[in-house]
Amino acid sequence: LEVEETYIMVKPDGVQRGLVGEIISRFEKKGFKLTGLKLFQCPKELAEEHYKDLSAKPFFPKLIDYITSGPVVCMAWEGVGVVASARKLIGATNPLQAEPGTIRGDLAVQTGRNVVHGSDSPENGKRELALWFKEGELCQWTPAQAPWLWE
Ligand code: DAT
Ligand code: MG
Repeated sequence: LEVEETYIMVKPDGVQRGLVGEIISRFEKKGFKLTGLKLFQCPKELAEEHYKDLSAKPFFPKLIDYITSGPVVCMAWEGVGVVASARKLIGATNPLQAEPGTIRGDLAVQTGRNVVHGSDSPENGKRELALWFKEGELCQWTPAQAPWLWE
């Protein structure tokens, strides 16, 4: 397994419901490294580019309205195997099918209000981070807990 980067985003419902701290905490406690963080009002064009693979789906217009309906919290997380691990922490797309213990399994009930996004591959992690963050917005640093996470 290699060091990867993933784009994680608290969607507008997560911000409105006061779940930002809870969601950040899940990744923080797991032991991944936060390398970028901002509250951001997403323009329509960016939402459409982010979800371009879904542009033919019937739910696409509603998805874009939802993602642009209020601020989101954009995050970059780094770690060995972080892409797949973050998807596990997030849980299934439909929160009713997401396992208890996952973010969606614990905190959401509907696909159209599933509180959080996570990149589905290392390639998409890179693609999405380049879309949502500007040069200079990501930080490289060494957590003090590094020797307690990795032997
Ligand atoms: P995920 O967010 O788990 O990666 P996805 O990439 O397939 O899921 O879809 C992106 C988002 O689009 C998803 O979080 C919620 C919405 N969505 C997906 N399938 C949907 C459906 N059948 N009806 C309504 N919204 C849907
Ligand atoms: Mg996806």
